[in-house]
Amino acid sequence: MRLIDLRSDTVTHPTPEMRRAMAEAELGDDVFGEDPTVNNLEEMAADLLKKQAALFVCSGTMGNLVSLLTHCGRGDEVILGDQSHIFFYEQGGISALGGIHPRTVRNHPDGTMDLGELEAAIRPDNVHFPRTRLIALENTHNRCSGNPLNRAYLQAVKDLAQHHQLRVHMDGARIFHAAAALGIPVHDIASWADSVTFCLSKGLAAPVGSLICGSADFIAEARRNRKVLGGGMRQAGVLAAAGIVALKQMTARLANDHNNARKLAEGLASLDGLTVDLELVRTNIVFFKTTRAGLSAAELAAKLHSKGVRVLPAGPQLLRAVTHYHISEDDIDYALGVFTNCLDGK
Ligand code: TLP
Repeated sequence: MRLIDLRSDTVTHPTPEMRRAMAEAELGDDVFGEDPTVNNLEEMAADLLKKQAALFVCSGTMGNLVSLLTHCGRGDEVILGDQSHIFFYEQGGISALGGIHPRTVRNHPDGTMDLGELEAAIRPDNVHFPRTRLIALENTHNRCSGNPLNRAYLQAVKDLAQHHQLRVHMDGARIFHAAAALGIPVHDIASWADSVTFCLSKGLAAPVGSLICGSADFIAEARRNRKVLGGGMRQAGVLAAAGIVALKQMTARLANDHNNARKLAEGLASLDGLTVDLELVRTNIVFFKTTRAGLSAAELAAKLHSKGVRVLPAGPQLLRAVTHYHISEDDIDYALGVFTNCLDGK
C-alpha cells in the first residue's frame, strides 16, 4: 500500500548525499573540540545566522533547554507563549531541570503575543517576584499553524526586551521555513534574538541534530550546559556531516513544501466535514478540524491510517498535516483522494 506520512517533517530520512557524507566524514573527539566536521558545521551555522558562534546539540528540545539554562538561573522567569513548543511539548524541562519559572502569555492564532500583554508580564523589581530574564519566541510557530513571525513584530519584541534589559531567545526549529515564507535571509530573522536554535532534522531531512547560535560568550557557557545534560558527543562528525549537506542543499527547496501544504489545505477546505483556516497556512504546516458529529480527530486519523495516509491528531477535533522532502505534489492529490473516501465512508 502506498504510504503518505504527513504526521511531521521529522519523519524524513537522510538523502543519498547525506549518507555518503556521513560515511566519509573526518572525525575527532568533539568534547575536546577536535571533530573537524562538527567544527565546520558550527562555523557554517554561525555564518549563516551572522552570530559569533554556534553549538551542535542532539535535538531541538536540547537546544531550547541548553539555551534557557544559559540565559536564566534558578528562580528566574522566562516569558513565553502559551502555545509554544517549550511550554507545551518539552515536559516542563526548564522547570524540572533548570528551576526556571515559565510565565505564559496568550499566543494569537498567528503565533504572536500581544505586545501590551508581554510588557505587562515583565516583573518589577520586588522581593516577592521572580526576576524576569528572557522572552522566548517561536518562528515558525508550530501550534499556531506554522506561521512565520515577521520582521516588524520581531523588532518590536526586541525593542521591548532591550528597554527592560531582557534577552530574547528564538526557537527557530523551522527558521528556514520562516525565511522562505517571508522572503528574507535567515540572518535577518536571527538578528532580532540573542540566541536562536534551529533544527536540521525538521524539513531539512538530516537524521539528527540542532544548532544553537549566539555570542561567543553565550555559546561557551551553553557548551558547559550541554555537557552537564549528557549532550557532549564524541565522534559526532558522522551526524554533523549530514547537517552540512542539509544546510547546503535543503534550504532552497522549502518553497515546494509550502506550495504542497497550500494545495493540501485548499483541497481539505473544499471537503464537506472539514474546516481549515486558509489565511494561516503560510508554510509547511496545515491544521484542520473535523466538523462532522461523531467523527473525532483520533477516529479520522485511524481511518486515514488504515488507507495509508498518516496525520497527527492534535486535539478532540483538531488534526495536523505537515509537508516535507518525501511528499510530492502527486502525493497531495493521492492523499486528498483518500480523505474524500474516508469522509464518504468508503
Ligand atoms: N516538534 C515536533 C513535536 O515535538 C511536536 C513536531 O513534530 O513538530 N521546537 C519546535 C517549534 C518544534 O516543532 C519541535 C519539534 C521542537 C522544538 C523539538 O525538536 P526535537 O523533536 O528535535 O526535540
